[in-house]
Amino acid sequence: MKLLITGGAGFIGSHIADHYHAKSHEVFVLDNLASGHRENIPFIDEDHFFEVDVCDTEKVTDIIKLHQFDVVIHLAAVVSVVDTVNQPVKSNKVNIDATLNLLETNREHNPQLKKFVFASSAAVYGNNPQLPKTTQSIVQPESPYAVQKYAGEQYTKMYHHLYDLPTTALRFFNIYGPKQDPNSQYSGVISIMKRKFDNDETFTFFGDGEQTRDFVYVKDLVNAIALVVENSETNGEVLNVGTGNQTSLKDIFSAFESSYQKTVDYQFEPARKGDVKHSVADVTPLKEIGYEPQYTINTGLEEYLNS
Ligand code: UD2
Repeated sequence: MKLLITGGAGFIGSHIADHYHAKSHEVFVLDNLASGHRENIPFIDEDHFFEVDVCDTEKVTDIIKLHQFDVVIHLAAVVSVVDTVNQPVKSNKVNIDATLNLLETNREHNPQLKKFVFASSAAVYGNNPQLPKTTQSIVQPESPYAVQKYAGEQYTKMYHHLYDLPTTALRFFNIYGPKQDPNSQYSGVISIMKRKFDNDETFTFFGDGEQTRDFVYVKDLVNAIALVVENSETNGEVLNVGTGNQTSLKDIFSAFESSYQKTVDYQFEPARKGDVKHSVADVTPLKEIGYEPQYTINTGLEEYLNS
Protein backbone atom coordinates (compact mmCIF):
# COMPACT_ATOMS: atom_id res chain seq x y z
CA MET A 1 0.00 0.00 0.00
CA LYS A 2 1.00 3.56 -0.56
CA LEU A 3 0.31 5.72 2.51
CA LEU A 4 0.55 9.40 3.30
CA ILE A 5 0.86 10.36 6.95
CA THR A 6 0.44 14.06 7.62
CA GLY A 7 2.14 14.99 10.87
CA GLY A 8 4.13 11.80 10.42
CA ALA A 9 7.24 13.19 12.12
CA GLY A 10 5.38 13.73 15.37
CA PHE A 11 5.05 11.43 18.36
CA ILE A 12 2.07 9.43 17.13
CA GLY A 13 2.69 9.79 13.40
CA SER A 14 6.21 8.43 13.64
CA HIS A 15 4.96 5.25 15.31
CA ILE A 16 2.39 4.77 12.56
CA ALA A 17 5.04 5.39 9.91
CA ASP A 18 7.31 2.86 11.60
CA HIS A 19 4.55 0.24 11.69
CA TYR A 20 3.76 0.45 7.99
CA HIS A 21 7.36 0.88 6.91
CA ALA A 22 8.33 -2.27 8.83
CA LYS A 23 5.61 -4.13 6.95
CA SER A 24 7.16 -2.98 3.65
CA HIS A 25 4.42 -0.57 2.69
CA GLU A 26 5.43 2.58 0.90
CA VAL A 27 5.14 5.34 3.51
CA PHE A 28 5.27 9.05 2.71
CA VAL A 29 5.37 11.66 5.46
CA LEU A 30 4.24 15.25 5.17
CA ASP A 31 5.27 17.45 8.09
CA ASN A 32 6.36 21.05 8.51
CA LEU A 33 8.41 20.06 11.58
CA ALA A 34 6.66 22.69 13.71
CA SER A 35 6.21 20.16 16.49
CA GLY A 36 7.53 17.01 14.79
CA HIS A 37 11.18 16.02 14.43
CA ARG A 38 12.94 14.61 11.37
CA GLU A 39 14.94 12.35 13.76
CA ASN A 40 11.71 10.57 14.71
CA ILE A 41 11.59 8.96 11.26
CA PRO A 42 15.16 8.12 10.20
CA PHE A 43 13.79 5.17 8.20
CA ILE A 44 11.92 7.53 5.84
CA ASP A 45 14.24 8.68 3.05
CA GLU A 46 14.18 12.13 1.51
CA ASP A 47 12.14 10.94 -1.48
CA HIS A 48 9.37 10.01 0.91
CA PHE A 49 9.52 13.05 3.13
CA PHE A 50 7.78 16.31 2.29
CA GLU A 51 8.71 19.21 4.53
CA VAL A 52 5.48 20.96 3.70
CA ASP A 53 2.89 22.83 5.72
CA VAL A 54 -0.45 21.07 5.54
CA CYS A 55 -1.99 24.52 4.94
CA ASP A 56 -0.10 24.85 1.66
CA THR A 57 -3.03 23.71 -0.45
CA GLU A 58 -1.17 23.95 -3.73
CA LYS A 59 1.70 21.73 -2.67
CA VAL A 60 -0.58 19.29 -0.87
CA THR A 61 -2.78 19.00 -3.97
CA ASP A 62 0.25 18.39 -6.20
CA ILE A 63 1.45 15.64 -3.89
CA ILE A 64 -1.96 13.94 -3.80
CA LYS A 65 -2.37 14.20 -7.58
CA LEU A 66 1.07 12.80 -8.23
CA HIS A 67 1.12 9.92 -5.78
CA GLN A 68 -2.45 8.63 -5.69
CA PHE A 69 -2.20 7.26 -2.16
CA ASP A 70 -4.24 4.26 -1.08
CA VAL A 71 -4.40 5.55 2.47
CA VAL A 72 -4.17 9.01 4.00
CA ILE A 73 -3.76 9.30 7.78
CA HIS A 74 -4.24 12.91 8.77
CA LEU A 75 -2.60 13.86 12.05
CA ALA A 76 -1.04 17.22 11.20
CA ALA A 77 -2.50 19.80 13.56
CA VAL A 78 -1.84 22.42 16.17
CA VAL A 79 -1.79 19.81 18.92
CA SER A 80 -1.49 22.00 21.96
CA VAL A 81 -4.76 23.13 23.55
CA VAL A 82 -2.98 26.20 24.91
CA ASP A 83 -1.67 27.19 21.48
CA THR A 84 -5.21 27.08 20.12
CA VAL A 85 -6.40 29.24 23.01
CA ASN A 86 -3.66 31.77 22.24
CA GLN A 87 -4.13 31.60 18.48
CA PRO A 88 -7.70 30.60 17.72
CA VAL A 89 -7.75 31.97 14.18
CA LYS A 90 -4.39 30.60 13.11
CA SER A 91 -5.06 27.18 14.62
CA ASN A 92 -8.46 27.14 12.94
CA LYS A 93 -6.67 27.34 9.58
CA VAL A 94 -4.51 24.34 10.40
CA ASN A 95 -7.03 22.21 12.23
CA ILE A 96 -10.16 22.88 10.19
CA ASP A 97 -9.32 24.54 6.86
CA ALA A 98 -6.40 22.24 6.07
CA THR A 99 -8.48 19.18 6.98
CA LEU A 100 -11.28 20.29 4.69
CA ASN A 101 -8.81 21.00 1.90
CA LEU A 102 -7.23 17.59 2.29
CA LEU A 103 -10.62 15.91 2.11
CA GLU A 104 -11.57 17.94 -0.92
CA THR A 105 -8.29 17.30 -2.70
CA ASN A 106 -8.74 13.58 -2.20
CA ARG A 107 -12.32 13.77 -3.44
CA GLU A 108 -11.25 15.63 -6.56
CA HIS A 109 -7.96 14.02 -7.39
CA ASN A 110 -7.59 10.64 -5.70
CA PRO A 111 -10.31 8.28 -6.93
CA GLN A 112 -8.44 5.15 -5.79
CA LEU A 113 -8.36 6.20 -2.11
CA LYS A 114 -9.18 3.27 0.17
CA LYS A 115 -9.16 5.04 3.52
CA PHE A 116 -8.82 8.49 5.01
CA VAL A 117 -8.30 8.52 8.78
CA PHE A 118 -8.69 11.71 10.81
CA ALA A 119 -7.25 12.11 14.30
CA SER A 120 -9.87 13.61 16.56
CA SER A 121 -9.68 13.81 20.33
CA ALA A 122 -11.50 12.99 23.55
CA ALA A 123 -11.31 16.76 24.04
CA VAL A 124 -14.62 16.99 22.17
CA TYR A 125 -16.40 15.53 25.24
CA GLY A 126 -15.19 18.37 27.44
CA ASN A 127 -16.61 18.21 30.93
CA ASN A 128 -19.56 16.02 30.14
CA PRO A 129 -19.51 13.83 33.28
CA GLN A 130 -21.14 10.83 31.64
CA LEU A 131 -18.96 7.71 31.82
CA PRO A 132 -17.87 5.86 29.86
CA LYS A 133 -17.73 8.38 27.05
CA THR A 134 -19.46 7.00 24.01
CA THR A 135 -19.71 8.57 20.60
CA GLN A 136 -23.41 8.98 21.41
CA SER A 137 -22.49 11.21 24.39
CA ILE A 138 -23.15 14.91 24.13
CA VAL A 139 -20.09 16.83 23.04
CA GLN A 140 -19.08 19.93 24.99
CA PRO A 141 -16.03 21.43 23.32
CA GLU A 142 -14.36 23.83 25.74
CA SER A 143 -11.39 25.10 23.78
CA PRO A 144 -10.70 26.14 20.20
CA TYR A 145 -8.81 22.85 19.97
CA ALA A 146 -11.90 20.83 20.86
CA VAL A 147 -14.13 22.83 18.52
CA GLN A 148 -11.61 22.37 15.73
CA LYS A 149 -11.25 18.64 16.29
CA TYR A 150 -15.01 18.28 16.36
CA ALA A 151 -15.37 20.22 13.11
CA GLY A 152 -12.62 18.16 11.50
CA GLU A 153 -14.20 14.86 12.43
CA GLN A 154 -17.64 16.00 11.31
CA TYR A 155 -16.28 17.10 7.93
CA THR A 156 -14.51 13.76 7.70
CA LYS A 157 -17.73 11.90 8.42
CA MET A 158 -19.72 14.11 6.06
CA TYR A 159 -17.34 13.45 3.20
CA HIS A 160 -18.33 9.84 3.39
CA HIS A 161 -22.04 10.53 3.54
CA LEU A 162 -22.05 13.18 0.81
CA TYR A 163 -19.29 12.03 -1.50
CA ASP A 164 -18.67 8.42 -0.55
CA LEU A 165 -15.08 9.09 0.44
CA PRO A 166 -13.91 6.14 2.61
CA THR A 167 -13.29 8.09 5.80
CA THR A 168 -13.08 7.28 9.50
CA ALA A 169 -12.52 9.69 12.39
CA LEU A 170 -10.96 8.48 15.63
CA ARG A 171 -11.24 10.18 19.00
CA PHE A 172 -7.91 9.54 20.68
CA PHE A 173 -7.92 9.32 24.47
CA ASN A 174 -4.67 9.84 26.46
CA ILE A 175 -1.92 8.38 24.31
CA TYR A 176 1.53 7.82 25.81
CA GLY A 177 4.78 6.15 24.84
CA PRO A 178 8.28 6.66 23.47
CA LYS A 179 8.97 9.91 21.63
CA GLN A 180 6.23 11.83 23.40
CA ASP A 181 7.61 15.31 23.99
CA PRO A 182 7.56 16.31 27.71
CA ASN A 183 8.68 19.86 27.14
CA SER A 184 5.53 21.81 27.83
CA GLN A 185 3.63 21.79 31.09
CA TYR A 186 0.67 20.73 28.94
CA SER A 187 2.47 17.72 27.49
CA GLY A 188 1.04 14.31 28.31
CA VAL A 189 1.30 13.80 32.05
CA ILE A 190 3.10 10.46 31.72
CA SER A 191 5.87 12.00 29.62
CA ILE A 192 6.21 14.78 32.22
CA MET A 193 6.36 12.30 35.07
CA LYS A 194 9.05 10.33 33.24
CA ARG A 195 11.18 13.42 32.89
CA LYS A 196 10.75 14.21 36.59
CA PHE A 197 11.83 10.69 37.59
CA ASP A 198 14.74 10.75 35.13
CA ASN A 199 16.00 14.04 36.56
CA ASP A 200 14.96 13.65 40.22
CA GLU A 201 12.72 16.68 40.04
CA THR A 202 9.53 17.49 41.92
CA PHE A 203 6.32 16.32 40.28
CA THR A 204 3.25 18.53 40.66
CA PHE A 205 -0.22 17.01 40.98
CA PHE A 206 -2.81 19.48 39.74
CA GLY A 207 -5.73 18.60 41.99
CA ASP A 208 -5.72 15.66 44.37
CA GLY A 209 -4.14 13.10 42.04
CA GLU A 210 -7.32 11.01 42.14
CA GLN A 211 -8.32 12.12 38.65
CA THR A 212 -8.42 9.28 36.15
CA ARG A 213 -7.68 8.94 32.47
CA ASP A 214 -7.95 6.23 29.85
CA PHE A 215 -4.24 5.95 29.05
CA VAL A 216 -3.51 4.21 25.76
CA TYR A 217 -0.07 2.88 24.90
CA VAL A 218 0.87 4.24 21.49
CA LYS A 219 1.30 0.74 20.03
CA ASP A 220 -2.32 -0.07 20.84
CA LEU A 221 -3.33 3.08 19.01
CA VAL A 222 -1.27 2.01 16.00
CA ASN A 223 -3.00 -1.37 16.01
CA ALA A 224 -6.40 0.30 16.22
CA ILE A 225 -5.55 2.47 13.23
CA ALA A 226 -4.29 -0.53 11.26
CA LEU A 227 -7.59 -2.32 11.90
CA VAL A 228 -9.62 0.69 10.85
CA VAL A 229 -7.57 1.11 7.67
CA GLU A 230 -8.46 -2.44 6.66
CA ASN A 231 -12.12 -2.18 7.59
CA SER A 232 -14.52 -0.56 5.14
CA GLU A 233 -17.45 -0.98 7.54
CA THR A 234 -15.98 1.88 9.56
CA ASN A 235 -16.40 4.27 6.64
CA GLY A 236 -18.38 7.29 7.75
CA GLU A 237 -17.91 6.40 11.43
CA VAL A 238 -16.47 8.24 14.40
CA LEU A 239 -14.86 5.87 16.91
CA ASN A 240 -13.19 6.23 20.30
CA VAL A 241 -9.68 4.90 20.73
CA GLY A 242 -9.14 4.14 24.38
CA THR A 243 -8.75 0.96 26.40
CA GLY A 244 -11.98 1.03 28.38
CA ASN A 245 -9.95 1.23 31.61
CA GLN A 246 -9.22 4.25 33.74
CA THR A 247 -6.19 4.80 35.96
CA SER A 248 -5.64 7.52 38.53
CA LEU A 249 -2.62 9.77 38.48
CA LYS A 250 -1.63 8.54 41.94
CA ASP A 251 -1.60 4.97 40.64
CA ILE A 252 0.59 6.02 37.75
CA PHE A 253 2.94 7.67 40.21
CA SER A 254 3.12 4.44 42.27
CA ALA A 255 3.87 2.45 39.12
CA PHE A 256 6.75 4.84 38.39
CA GLU A 257 8.09 4.35 41.92
CA SER A 258 8.07 0.58 41.44
CA SER A 259 9.66 0.73 38.03
CA TYR A 260 12.40 3.18 39.02
CA GLN A 261 12.84 1.63 42.47
CA LYS A 262 12.91 5.12 43.93
CA THR A 263 10.65 8.08 44.45
CA VAL A 264 10.78 11.79 43.71
CA ASP A 265 9.33 14.71 45.64
CA TYR A 266 5.82 15.73 44.81
CA GLN A 267 3.51 18.61 45.60
CA PHE A 268 -0.12 19.50 45.07
CA GLU A 269 -1.46 22.56 43.30
CA PRO A 270 -5.07 23.49 42.53
CA ALA A 271 -6.70 21.59 39.70
CA ARG A 272 -6.32 23.22 36.31
CA LYS A 273 -9.19 25.30 35.04
CA GLY A 274 -11.54 23.11 33.00
CA ASP A 275 -9.78 19.91 34.05
CA VAL A 276 -11.85 16.77 33.65
CA LYS A 277 -12.01 14.65 36.79
CA HIS A 278 -12.59 11.27 35.19
CA SER A 279 -12.34 10.02 31.67
CA VAL A 280 -12.77 6.59 30.16
CA ALA A 281 -13.76 5.51 26.69
CA ASP A 282 -16.43 3.13 25.58
CA VAL A 283 -14.54 1.08 23.02
CA THR A 284 -17.27 -1.39 22.12
CA PRO A 285 -17.51 -0.30 18.47
CA LEU A 286 -13.76 -0.69 18.00
CA LYS A 287 -13.82 -4.10 19.68
CA GLU A 288 -16.51 -5.16 17.25
CA ILE A 289 -13.98 -4.87 14.44
CA GLY A 290 -11.42 -6.95 16.35
CA TYR A 291 -9.58 -4.43 18.53
CA GLU A 292 -8.20 -5.70 21.79
CA PRO A 293 -5.62 -3.59 23.64
CA GLN A 294 -2.38 -5.57 23.97
CA TYR A 295 -1.02 -3.43 26.79
CA THR A 296 -2.29 -2.87 30.31
CA ILE A 297 -1.18 0.33 31.97
CA ASN A 298 1.54 -1.67 33.76
CA THR A 299 2.95 -3.42 30.70
CA GLY A 300 2.71 -0.23 28.64
CA LEU A 301 4.56 1.77 31.30
CA GLU A 302 7.15 -0.98 31.67
CA GLU A 303 7.92 -0.93 27.96
CA TYR A 304 7.91 2.87 27.83
CA LEU A 305 10.11 3.37 30.86
CA ASN A 306 12.62 0.80 29.64
CA SER A 307 12.70 2.06 26.06
C1 UD2 B 1 -5.90 15.60 27.26
C2 UD2 B 1 -5.08 16.03 26.07
C3 UD2 B 1 -5.46 17.41 25.67
C4 UD2 B 1 -6.94 17.53 25.47
C5 UD2 B 1 -7.66 17.07 26.74
C6 UD2 B 1 -9.16 17.06 26.56
C7 UD2 B 1 -2.93 14.93 26.17
C8 UD2 B 1 -1.48 15.11 26.45
N1 UD2 B 1 -3.68 16.02 26.40
O1 UD2 B 1 -5.59 16.40 28.36
O2 UD2 B 1 -4.78 17.73 24.46
O3 UD2 B 1 -7.30 16.73 24.39
O4 UD2 B 1 -7.28 15.73 27.03
O5 UD2 B 1 -9.80 16.60 27.70
O6 UD2 B 1 -3.37 13.89 25.72
N2 UD2 B 1 -1.38 16.76 35.38
C9 UD2 B 1 -0.73 16.89 36.58
N3 UD2 B 1 0.58 17.28 36.58
C10 UD2 B 1 1.25 17.57 35.43
C11 UD2 B 1 0.57 17.44 34.20
C12 UD2 B 1 -0.74 17.04 34.22
O7 UD2 B 1 -1.30 16.67 37.65
O8 UD2 B 1 2.45 17.92 35.50
C13 UD2 B 1 -2.77 16.32 35.38
C14 UD2 B 1 -3.71 17.19 34.59
O9 UD2 B 1 -4.15 18.29 35.34
C15 UD2 B 1 -4.82 16.19 34.28
C16 UD2 B 1 -4.07 14.87 34.13
O10 UD2 B 1 -2.82 15.04 34.76
O11 UD2 B 1 -5.72 16.10 35.34
C17 UD2 B 1 -3.83 14.47 32.71
O12 UD2 B 1 -3.23 15.55 32.05
P1 UD2 B 1 -2.81 15.55 30.51
O13 UD2 B 1 -2.41 16.93 30.17
O14 UD2 B 1 -1.84 14.45 30.27
O15 UD2 B 1 -4.12 15.10 29.76
P2 UD2 B 1 -5.59 15.73 29.75
O16 UD2 B 1 -6.52 14.58 29.83
O17 UD2 B 1 -5.76 16.80 30.76
